[in-house]
Amino acid sequence: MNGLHLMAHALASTPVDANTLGGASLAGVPGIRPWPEQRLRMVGEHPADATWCEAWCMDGPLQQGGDNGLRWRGNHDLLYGVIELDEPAARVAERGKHLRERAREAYLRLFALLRSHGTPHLWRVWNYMAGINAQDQGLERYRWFNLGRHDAFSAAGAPTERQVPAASALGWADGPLSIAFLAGRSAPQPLENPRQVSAFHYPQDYGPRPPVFARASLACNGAHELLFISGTASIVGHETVHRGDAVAQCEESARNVLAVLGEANRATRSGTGHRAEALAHRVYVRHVADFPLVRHTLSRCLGGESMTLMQADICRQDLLVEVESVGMARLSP
Ligand code: 3EB
Repeated sequence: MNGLHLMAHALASTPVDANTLGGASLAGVPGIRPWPEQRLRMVGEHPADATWCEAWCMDGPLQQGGDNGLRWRGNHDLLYGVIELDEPAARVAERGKHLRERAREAYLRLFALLRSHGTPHLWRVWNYMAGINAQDQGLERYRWFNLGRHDAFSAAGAPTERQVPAASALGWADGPLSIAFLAGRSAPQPLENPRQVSAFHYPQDYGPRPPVFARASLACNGAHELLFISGTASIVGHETVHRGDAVAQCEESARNVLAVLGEANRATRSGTGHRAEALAHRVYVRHVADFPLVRHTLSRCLGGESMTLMQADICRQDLLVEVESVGMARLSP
């Protein structure tokens, strides 16, 4: 395979460093990878998950660079980067404002890099931050983050609705604001979910600025089409459903993933389309005790080629689980 492809569960097959654009790992050792690595400061389902990594691999020469918390690798068509910014120690009364500023700064640096590299189109973004559900000055930190992200998209002249990237936003107990991104020379096709209000049109009850993401994106690379399904939870319309019921939230999340998959298959340029069985899933679970039941329910409702579970805080207090997925299909000749 020479186009961009994902190697999940690198346990069995270690990615070749020279061919790796970048990727994510669970509890990796800091600083040993030659490629940009987003370390997920989270607990996995099994002890062996400490060696799990997800790597985006490519044949051919790659350029790389970075400074001040930013690292990237790319070629003529693609770029993967990770930016990690510590939040400054601040008085409680200033913390929310600082998170907003950090998010704005991170995205402005990201957009400047994409422009100078010639890969201006964001395909997929993974956002992680400390204490996502905590309140700062009466506003949930996720909402402060949304303010800063929206500020930066606006300031950079990037659309804040419709033509927006697929994304996830999760919380960890402790760590920097960490943003990984995959971008391309070509624009992806964003997709929405007919069962849900588009996130960029959420009402103000969810914060003064809406989140900037699409429910999925389709992007072409070489002979393949990539499908990135955003973090998907138990939301219908714009409301959380099945409060307190992890099994029902898994079932609803799976219905949402399958609805987005259906949209992808109406828009796809591949001959075969994207199959549920071929998707690789990352699953975020609020309570470690729910791991077995979440795996069981999602395997039943969704199946898939691989499924990795990890503990994370979901960006609404009443959400217990969130699923994100990647698929790849061969383009029609
Ligand atoms: C939701 O559907 C759940 O802020 O980037 C999912 C995917 C969610 C991405 C983001 C948030 C984000 O609203 C939360």
